[in-house]
Amino acid sequence: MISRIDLRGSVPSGAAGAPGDGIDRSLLPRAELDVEAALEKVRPICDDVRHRGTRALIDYAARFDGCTLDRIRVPAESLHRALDGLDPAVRAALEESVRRARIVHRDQRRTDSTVRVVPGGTVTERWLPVERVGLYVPGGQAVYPSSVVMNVVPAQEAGVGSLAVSSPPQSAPGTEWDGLPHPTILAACALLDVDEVYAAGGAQAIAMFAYGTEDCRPAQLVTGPGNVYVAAAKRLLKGRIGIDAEAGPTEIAVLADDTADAAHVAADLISQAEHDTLAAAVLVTPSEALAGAVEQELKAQVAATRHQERITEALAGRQSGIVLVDDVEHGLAVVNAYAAEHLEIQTEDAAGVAARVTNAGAVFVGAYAPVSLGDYCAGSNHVLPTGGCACHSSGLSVQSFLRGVHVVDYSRDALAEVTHHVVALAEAEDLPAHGAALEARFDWKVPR
Ligand code: HSO
Ligand code: ZN
Repeated sequence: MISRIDLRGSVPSGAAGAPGDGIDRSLLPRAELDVEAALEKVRPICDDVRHRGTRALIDYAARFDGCTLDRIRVPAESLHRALDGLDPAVRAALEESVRRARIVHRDQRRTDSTVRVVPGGTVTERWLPVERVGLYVPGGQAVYPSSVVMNVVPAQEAGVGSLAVSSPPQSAPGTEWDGLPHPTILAACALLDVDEVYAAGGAQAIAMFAYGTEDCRPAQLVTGPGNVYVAAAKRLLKGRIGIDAEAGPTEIAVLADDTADAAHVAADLISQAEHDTLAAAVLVTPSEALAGAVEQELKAQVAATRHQERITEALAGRQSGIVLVDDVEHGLAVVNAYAAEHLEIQTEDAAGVAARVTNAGAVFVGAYAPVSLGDYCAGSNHVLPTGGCACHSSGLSVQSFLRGVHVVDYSRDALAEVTHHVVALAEAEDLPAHGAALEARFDWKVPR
């Protein structure tokens, strides 16, 4: 099932100091997500939503979700009824997830700061929340109320004034939920006091937030995971609307040595493979013994799990594998080159090794910090960069919903003192009017 990739002897050890040094990334297991191909499919859909608004969304709900809708906006009563009907254990768990996420995200808030550059000259950095945000929550195979928490909490803690959620309508004939997003999604929205929810999925939901419709005011930013069509719509509409990231299938990498428990490593790999046949589960280890034991554990545990077909396909895919390395040092170079969405460190001195990770969406340290904890209840965010994007991007946070604005305040004397430098640079760039704008304020000119 899961393949082995032997990188032993391929890199001088000690290369981990520079992220990914000496590692041939093409040897690492990773799926290709063809967002470009999906672009051509989503372009006409986005154009249609732009021109026909709600009518187009209703048509796509029929075509893609098999739902006959007479409106897109979810009525307030449905939100309340979903929360009332929520299993009490699930409600308590969501409340705890929200409580922990709030602790972490509240701490990420930024305060304005003013720096005195020169006497009479200051630059203040003001942090302004995005005014209106659209949060996309996937549906279908993936009904994740936890993703509602992970999107809404940082937005609320950032001070975003207007929040709307969209999630695909579900076909549930004969029930009160027919044509609505999944009731646990609605319940999570109600729990978080989000009252603006739409039954729209895929690219059309992203277009709804970007262009606005009769029912839904346009948003300035859209966040949240989704399938390849959602990613393509984000790429297409980026610029008109801000985006967080083009989320791809979930990934877990585990860097482990002989001190790791093979059963736990296997369980963690399986936990993320459970998401999707395209999910990636990668073990990086210098230990042949651990590799063999994890293979045995995978066999036994997958056979006993509910979604074994999906998991088997994910583990057998070219995006998954067991990578054998010379030592932990070499393993660090490999995981830094790979830049996993989630990286577990299950080695001796896990904290010391984790401190040397330079590329990962989130790092899980030691035996008692499995990725599933982070998915729900660590307090950390689970919307994280995939596909190697962790080398340049972060997961969702309060910062994702803020803009930093420089406020420049100079006195007459402070301006006078620097004018000759501005004039010199403006002349060097052949932009004399730039210098003249400063000189216009004084009764002297900089000698040329
Ligand atoms: N592991 C997923 C998030 C998730 N897991 C939601 C369970 N529910 C991507 O980080
Ligand atoms: Zn997960």
